[in-house]
Amino acid sequence: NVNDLKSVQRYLKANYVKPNPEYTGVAKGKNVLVIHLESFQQFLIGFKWKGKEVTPNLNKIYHAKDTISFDNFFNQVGQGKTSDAEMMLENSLYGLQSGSAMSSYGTSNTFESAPAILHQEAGYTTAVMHGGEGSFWNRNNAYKSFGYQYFMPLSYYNNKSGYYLGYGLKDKIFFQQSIKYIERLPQPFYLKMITVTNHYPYNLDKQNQTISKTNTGDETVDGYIQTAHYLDQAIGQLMKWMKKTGLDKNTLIMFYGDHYGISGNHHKASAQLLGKDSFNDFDNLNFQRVPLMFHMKGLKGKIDHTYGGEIDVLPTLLNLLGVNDKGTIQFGHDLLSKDAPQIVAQRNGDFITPEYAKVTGNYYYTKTGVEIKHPSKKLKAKLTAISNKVTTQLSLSDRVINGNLLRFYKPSWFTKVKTKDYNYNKTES
Ligand code: GP9
Ligand code: MN
Repeated sequence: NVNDLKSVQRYLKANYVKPNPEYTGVAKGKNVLVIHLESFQQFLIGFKWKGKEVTPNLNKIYHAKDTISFDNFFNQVGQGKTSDAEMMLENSLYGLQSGSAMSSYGTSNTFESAPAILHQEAGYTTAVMHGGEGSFWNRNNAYKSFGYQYFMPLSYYNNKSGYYLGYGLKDKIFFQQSIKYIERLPQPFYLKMITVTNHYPYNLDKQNQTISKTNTGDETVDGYIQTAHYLDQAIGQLMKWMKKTGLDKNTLIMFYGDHYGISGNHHKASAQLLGKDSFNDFDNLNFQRVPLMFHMKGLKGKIDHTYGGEIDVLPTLLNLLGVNDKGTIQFGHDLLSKDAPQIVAQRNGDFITPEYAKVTGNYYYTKTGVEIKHPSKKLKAKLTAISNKVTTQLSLSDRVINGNLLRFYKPSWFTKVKTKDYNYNKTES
């Protein structure tokens, strides 16, 4: 009820983190292109196999002088995987403890999401392109609740034999065919493009295999760099096109990895890939790092070591765009803020900070990976306090979604999204 919303608001007010004013509006009015890098882990950046870079294009972007890249950015998804990542990025609300929030609540709940905010506050045209089925993760309904004006799923694409692999069109084909739609989007646009080829089980057709598989002997792992390499090439082609058209001059491109590609069931192969002797649960938490990069002509870039996660992307982005979200119910904060608390929750209540980590109930020193077996009273109190903060935040976010609390939240600047305003069926053109 309304009182639940009030306690959430009280919590958020008490824990408010002021965005970094140095970055406010540096990308004002720019197009925003969000590139979803499927199952893409941070360790791939700079990773070489047999002397060959696996992701040369992304590596270049990562190190470019006009890219803000994060190297301690974590995925925070639960069972909802991709959809949890999307939920966090569009709303700064966590996915749920079980299932997918987008599937369970995406149709009926009220949201104040990125596309609606950007459209209403800054006149953005909003769209998602995805070479997979529109109903997957309930996207065709959830995107309406988020206020997306356009959604181009598989039905918008030519799906010739050989084009489709796993969950959708192969990334290169997807990008190529998306061009005609991108060209028609009124600017400024907020566009999300969801890739799929780098998805388990990492199979790729012969003709696209241009790097050899790794040799851990773990079949579900060894194809991973091959599909990641393909995804990277697809990104390279898209970047080239952006440059050719000049779109790169007025577009902020944001890259993010949604979640791990190699699950916690492959410790031995993971150790081998990383050149380590062993791989434990703490290593696996570290393995949850994924890319987050903001790339734009003229942006003052850096590799930022702040610890953060997917929940923090929306406040970071809105600050870069100089779009005021005036007290929206968001659980994340600007990652570029000097006051970033650097406590990164995992959906199961685990966490990592620059100093400490909690993994499946055990505590570790983040820097050394040494388990904290007998903490002093003082340290114990500190760890418990962080842990409580994490669980409080997760449960308050759950309350917002489970209780559909945003229906009670009516900021003067925001007009409630009406799902019937949107129709994603393809009409002939
Ligand atoms: C399918 C894709 C995959 O459309 O987004 O979702 P995932 O299995 O990664 O959650
Ligand atoms: Mn995914």
